[in-house]
This record gives sequence, structure tokens and C-alpha cells, in this order.
Amino acid sequence: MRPVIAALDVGLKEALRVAGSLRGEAAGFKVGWDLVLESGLDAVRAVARLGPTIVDLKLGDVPHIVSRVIEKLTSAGACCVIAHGVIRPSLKPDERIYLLVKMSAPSLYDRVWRDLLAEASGFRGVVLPANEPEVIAEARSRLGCGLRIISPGVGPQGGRPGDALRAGADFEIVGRYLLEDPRRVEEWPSAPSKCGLPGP
Ligand code: BMP
Repeated sequence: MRPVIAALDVGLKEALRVAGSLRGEAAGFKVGWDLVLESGLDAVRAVARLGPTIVDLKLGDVPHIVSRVIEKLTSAGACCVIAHGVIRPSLKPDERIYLLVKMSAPSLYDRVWRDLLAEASGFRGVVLPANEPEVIAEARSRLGCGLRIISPGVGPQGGRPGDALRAGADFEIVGRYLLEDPRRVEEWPSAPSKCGLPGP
């Protein structure tokens, strides 16, 4: 098993083809708006049959709405979801939620990510940019091994395969670079994360 989460940002038929070919190789899958808009919870159910599945709708609503969405997604087989870190003050720690702490593209998170990191305990983990390995290294040294770090931004966004893992991430999230050619999964080592955290 390689520490890669395949971001299935394609139509359902293609997503299932790619996920099928990565089954047992990738550590998990990420389902986003593409699939949910096309097929709703059926897409989550279908992908979750092939491996651990994170649903990434970048939730950012008030707590009772976020809870309702999480219940529906996890009932369909998702292990977990990604929520915007900016709603952290109203969000209770929850092992089913990854907090987005800093994006792989410029955003206002660039000003507050260190503050958010200090508030991440009790969540499943944090999302940090693979195209900024120095951010991951700093985050890992501050977090210790208690939280998962998952990292998008590999390939077209500038990160090189494996750099975020070497800096301390547990899993790299990879979309287009793998969707173009799923055999590229072999570019990642099959070693577990340094922290040995199960996942995703
Ligand atoms: P790609 O590897 O094709 O660049 O796709 C990256 C994936 O990670 C997309 O699904 C995107 O929504 C997600 N992502 C990101 O690129 N940057 C972030 O900061 C947070 C993300 O979830």
C-alpha cells in the first residue's frame, strides 16, 4: 500500500475505472464535487467499496448543518470529510473531520494557518500543501505524531511525488497526475508514514 490518496475529480465511470486499478495500491480515494454532483451518495457508496474514502466538499457551514452532511456521507461509507479550517471556532473536534489549514493555492489561510494548527487536536488530521514542504515540516514538528497530515498539490500544482511525505506528511493527495496515468502510483514508496498513523 502506498501513502497516496487518489483524488477522483472525473466522471463516475472513469473514477471507478481508476479506483479499480488503484485498489490495494493507493491508501484511499477522495471524492469531490464532480462525483457528488453527478451521482450523489451513490458515487460515495461505489468508491467506498474500493477503499477508504474521504469526501471533500470543503464544508464551511454552521455546526448543525455540517453534522447533518457528515452523517449522510459517513452513512454512505465515507470514512471522513474535509471541512474549512476557518469554521474551527464553531466546530467541535471530531475524528471524522480533516481540517483544511493551508491551501496549495494562495488564500487568507496563509495568514492564519499557524493559529489553526494550534486548534487541530481531536480532529482526524489536517490538510496542508504538498507544494510547500517547509510548511509540512514545521507543522509536523509542532503537531508531533498525534494527527494525520494529508497533502494535495502534487504534479501540476508544483509538488514533486514524495516531497511532502519526506517532510512529514502521512499521505499525498494526487489528482491529475495519477488520473492521467494510474501506473504513476509506483513513483511512491510502499513504506508506512514515519508516524505510522493508520489512514486515511
Ligand atoms: P490535482 O492533484 O489534480 O492538482 O488535484 C488536487 C486535489 O486536491 C483536488 O481534488 C483539490 O480539490 C484538492 N485540494 C487542493 O488541490 N488544494 C487544497 O489546498 C485543498 C484540496 O483539497
